[in-house]
Amino acid sequence: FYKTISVAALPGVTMKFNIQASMKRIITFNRIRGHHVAQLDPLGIMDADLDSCVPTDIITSSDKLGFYGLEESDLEKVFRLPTTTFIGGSESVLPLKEIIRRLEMAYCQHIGVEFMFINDLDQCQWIRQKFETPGVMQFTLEEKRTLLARMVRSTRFEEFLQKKWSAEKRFGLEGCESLIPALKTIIDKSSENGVENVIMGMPHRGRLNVLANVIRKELEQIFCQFDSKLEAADEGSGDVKYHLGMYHRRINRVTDRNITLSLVANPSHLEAVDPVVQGKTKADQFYCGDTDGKRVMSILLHGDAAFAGQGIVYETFHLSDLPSYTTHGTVHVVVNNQIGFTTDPRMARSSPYPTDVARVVNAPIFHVNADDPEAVIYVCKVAAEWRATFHKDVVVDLVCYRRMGHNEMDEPMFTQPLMYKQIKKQKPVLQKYAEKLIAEGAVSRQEYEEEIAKYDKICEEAYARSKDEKILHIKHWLDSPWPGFFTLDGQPKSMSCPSTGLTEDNLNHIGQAASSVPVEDFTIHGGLSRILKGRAEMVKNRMVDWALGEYMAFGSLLKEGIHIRLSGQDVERGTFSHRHHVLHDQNVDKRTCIPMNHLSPDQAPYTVCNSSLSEYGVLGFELGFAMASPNALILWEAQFGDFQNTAQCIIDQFICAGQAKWVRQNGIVLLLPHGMEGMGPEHSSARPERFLQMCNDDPDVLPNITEDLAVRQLYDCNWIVVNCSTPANYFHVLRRQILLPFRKPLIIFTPKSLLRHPEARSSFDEMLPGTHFQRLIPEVGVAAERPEAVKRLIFCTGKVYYELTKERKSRGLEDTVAISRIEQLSPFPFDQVKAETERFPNADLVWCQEEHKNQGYYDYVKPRIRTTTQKAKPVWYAGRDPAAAPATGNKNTHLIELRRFLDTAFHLDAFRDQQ
Ligand SMILES: Cc1ncc(C[n+]2csc(CCOP(=O)(O)OP(=O)(O)O)c2C)c(N)n1
Ligand SMILES: *[C@@H]1O[C@H](CO)[C@@H](O)[C@H](O)[C@H]1NC(C)=O
Ligand SMILES: *[C@@H]1O[C@H](CO)[C@@H](O)[C@H](O)[C@H]1NC(C)=O
Ligand SMILES: *[C@@H]1O[C@H](CO)[C@@H](O)[C@H](O)[C@H]1NC(C)=O
Ligand SMILES: [Mg+2]
Repeated sequence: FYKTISVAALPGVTMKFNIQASMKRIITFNRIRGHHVAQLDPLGIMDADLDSCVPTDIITSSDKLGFYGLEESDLEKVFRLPTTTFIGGSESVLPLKEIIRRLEMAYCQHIGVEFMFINDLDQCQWIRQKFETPGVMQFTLEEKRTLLARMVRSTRFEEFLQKKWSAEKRFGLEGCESLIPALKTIIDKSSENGVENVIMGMPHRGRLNVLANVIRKELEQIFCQFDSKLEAADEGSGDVKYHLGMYHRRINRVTDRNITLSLVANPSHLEAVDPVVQGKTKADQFYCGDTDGKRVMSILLHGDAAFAGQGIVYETFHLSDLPSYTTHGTVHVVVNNQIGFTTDPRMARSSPYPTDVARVVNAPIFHVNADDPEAVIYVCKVAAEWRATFHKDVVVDLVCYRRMGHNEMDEPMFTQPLMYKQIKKQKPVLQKYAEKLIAEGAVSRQEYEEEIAKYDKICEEAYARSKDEKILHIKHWLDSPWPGFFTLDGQPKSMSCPSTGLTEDNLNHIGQAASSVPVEDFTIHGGLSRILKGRAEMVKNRMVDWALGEYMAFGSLLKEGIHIRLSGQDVERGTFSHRHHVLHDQNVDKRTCIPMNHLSPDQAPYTVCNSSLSEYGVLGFELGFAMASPNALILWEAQFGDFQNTAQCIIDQFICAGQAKWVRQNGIVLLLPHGMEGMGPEHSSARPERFLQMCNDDPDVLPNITEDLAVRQLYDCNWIVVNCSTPANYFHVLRRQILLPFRKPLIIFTPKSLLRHPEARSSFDEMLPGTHFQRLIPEVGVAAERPEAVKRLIFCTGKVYYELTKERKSRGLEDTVAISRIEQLSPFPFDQVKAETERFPNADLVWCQEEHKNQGYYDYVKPRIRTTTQKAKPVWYAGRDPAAAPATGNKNTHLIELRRFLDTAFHLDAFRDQQ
């Protein structure tokens, strides 16, 4: 097998080539780079990898043989095939010509496989077998006919919408109709492999088609969304039709098994739903005991421009293999229409393919020409089997085109004239495939036409039904039903909240768990022993600090059967080293223990997990987790509150407005460490002003003060914003979150220095049966004894209270200045603020905060306090001046500012001139 050849560039020099080795290299290079020459673009004008040169090591014509030291005459030579290739089928020797042809068939036709970067040999071999084995891609007659029927549905659905509502945007699928059979194949195959529940997330493109033909939403429900019979006042009328979610349980016709399909509602913000889908999938797996993802799986769809451009895609991939976040493999499908609105791929990404981001997790990537429906179906089968076999992510890249403009109203010729000239000439894929099958004799023209007529009739009938006003019900558009949680017509079962207190026994029991190690022979760190001893001491004195208050809340809910999941960076220990929910054995590596899981045999499980260093991804994930069930307390903690701004999209689009847009309530809790402690502009502010600005309560309307006001306000609000100043109140607000008969997001500004503040402790007495969360903590000191003598009432919230009381004492003003703490900022406790202002009739009113004037709470509370007093009194401000940054970087300036605003707060004539 050796061969001597002359080297063209160096006259007189000859080289010896091992042509058996050359043959092996040909195989390898086809596997690695075959996708660069595969014919992926149905339009034939662009290279899917944005590069038109053909790699020199891929043999596309005989003049490329020279690269391997081969010549034409070698093509007829017969070679023994290496055992790692499957191209021989049952044969072990083949002529070189045939080897090259078979490699081309496997790697350079309508499918481009990217997998050689995977660093697991078994996985690589598995893929080789799927693509190299001769004849693997053969379809049975039955399969071809099913595929054609699915293509008919996909195509005719868009045509039907176009015919009926030609002036409506629908973000149709024209140019990628094979997406529908693609998804159905993934679902059929997965169902065959035991999957019972599929959770999907997708953008606008083709969404209605997916609802109709994959999820099988009743067509009339989709059609009546176009006629907008929803009244503006109906809940859930708050979003456009191509964003709504949905849930459907039905029999899979191919496998005859039950399957639940849901599509998660999403905002316009592309890819934002990715982590949410993962979280919901994880939750569904968790609640049905599916520890390895065999029964519940997710499918994510992407646009080419968004997949490459949005960082959240990367964050989501990085969750895919973390123990507490993995969903055991997601199938990703990219609708790669080679355009993003008006932007060409060359301007939309720097990587060859839009899918390169998936390489970071070693996911195989199957590029496929979407105008070849059989090739599409084949890769989808392989993708589903891959997921079922290895439980890892996989990507199907449907290289297609977009027949219309970005939406149906948009003119694409302004910006992509050449592409759209070609598109106008392009025969629709259904027509091409039907002609192929008719030519093969797989179906007759008549059968094909009947199939079309049959589906058109289905559409027409549904259209007639959609005219009936009564069919419309918002429950059809819920992506996660909460069976049994509400009454049948969707109302809360009551409108009250029971006491959130606990019995003394219970407090003692949980306190004990918090201060001991529940397993034998477990050595904890000496410092931690001291902390636990401190806790035991507190329990003996019937006291809790912040960490212990949290422990009491978590422990009691767990004992009541409520699952708790706390996630975020370093939450197991706690950023401020106060929590210690996971104990580490100092002598045995990786041996850990979670005392909270040793409370009682029938308790619910406690999940506490350090997350990856992501906010957008992880918060989205936890939000999705919280969607799955109302009977769980899901908390996300930011390392410092200001880091929440990298998750802003989840906060604005989902948490703040989710219920208004998509009906589904969500009880997620955000813990945001906040406070001005001289640590500089970063790490100081969780930006309470932003959360408050997004609250939906009216500053100018004093609500009817009735018995149930507090609960009614909670029911009406879009989220709850609190800043507790005592551990007991923190304990109560966490428990209230679950004891309420409905769910609302809860934003808690949590303390830093207060964690260890000797006064920030609460007695068991404040946590016993009958006690509850205090929306406002009134003045109970000396000032309360002779309220008429009080000259000033200071309202504040959070930690600054402790600075104010200290200052008041040192100035001897305890009988003339009252201080009230507003603990629940929103919904605003109008009733209690009113009572407080009436109690001190001769006092002027001051709002004191440590934040700068344009930040913090001032803009939110001022008009509301004014409303409670019918604007009878001004509300004066004591706090830092307006500023661009949340805090100064200079410790000294910080202290000077503090001194200055405390002076203002207690200078009783300070505002007289302004009055
Ligand atoms: C985060 C975000 N930024 C911008 C937009 C505006 N936008 C809507 S569709 C679109 C183009 C999307 O292109 P692609 O992902 O390729 O999907 P296609 O429409 O081609 O199916 C853009 C920029 C958006 N929806 N979300
Ligand atoms: C599907 O579920 C329904 C009720 O949920 C049940 O009655 C039926 O037997 C199930 N069918 C199969 C094939 O499992
Ligand atoms: C989580 O982070 C803590 C530090 O806060 C560390 O001690 C612990 O080992 C981490 N746990 C896991 C499971 O990574
Ligand atoms: C509440 O807000 C204040 C700032 O006004 C902050 O210092 C404090 O840490 C926050 N939380 C608590 C629990 O006090
Ligand atoms: Mg696109």
